Amino acid sequence: MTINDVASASAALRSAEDQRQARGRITDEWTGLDLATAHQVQAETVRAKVAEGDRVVGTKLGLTSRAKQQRMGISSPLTAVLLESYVLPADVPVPLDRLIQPRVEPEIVFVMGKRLQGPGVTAATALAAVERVHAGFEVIDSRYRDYSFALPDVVADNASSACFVVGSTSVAPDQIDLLLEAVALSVNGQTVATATGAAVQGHPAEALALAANELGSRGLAIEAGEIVLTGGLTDAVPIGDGDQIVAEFTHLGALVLTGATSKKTGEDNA
Ligand code: 0L1
Ligand code: MG
Repeated sequence: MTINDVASASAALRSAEDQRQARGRITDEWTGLDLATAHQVQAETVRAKVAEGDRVVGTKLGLTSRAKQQRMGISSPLTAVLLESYVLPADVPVPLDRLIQPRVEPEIVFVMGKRLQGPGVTAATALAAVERVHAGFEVIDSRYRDYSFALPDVVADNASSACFVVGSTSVAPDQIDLLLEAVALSVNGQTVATATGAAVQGHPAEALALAANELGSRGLAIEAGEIVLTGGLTDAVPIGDGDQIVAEFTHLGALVLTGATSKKTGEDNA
């Protein structure tokens, strides 16, 4: 398939996802893919999924921490769309059979009480629009081989979105110091990373403001009731069959995620 426009780029990425077959960078084939056009590819994928019955439930930020930016070699945060099909209930294992190369990252999650749209949104106005703060896990799954991409590639790929979990503990935004809220991430009992909310753009509310302003520049908004994932606090860690990943937050509770194949999740493999 020749990739030289929005429709063909979106189709190629959806095919990689459906076939569980990682692919090369879109920008290697379509060298003219710029950031604005990559957002159109992302929107086309969302449009196609919604046409098949999915639903937009929020916004995510990616690459908001130095840990993630350094790992991916990209210093620009980005936004993407959260779909209902990405929601993973807290007690359900990560469905490894449906994913290509999943990685897990702990995040601070906002549930919005008010609509937010840039330009001019500050961290203070952003936080005032938040109803509840939760801990969360995001499971990312790049459709690019070995997570190798340039910024337009990953924007087109809806920022590697695959699944996310929102923890059941929640607090009002004025009842928690998100700058100092800490997380310890462990894999199979070994602590592999720690971070505080300051790792996310200096403060998770700064990330939220950034998203509102970026969406506003494209005529979009974060709606009341929507979920916002503010970006991985730490680098993401791979998850395999039988792995248990725990994120222990100081005030937002502890989340546990396990990886399982369909045999273990009880899904029909036929
Ligand atoms: O949620 C994220 O930070 C993902 C952003 C895209 C880069 C990646 O795949 O890690
Ligand atoms: Mg993330």
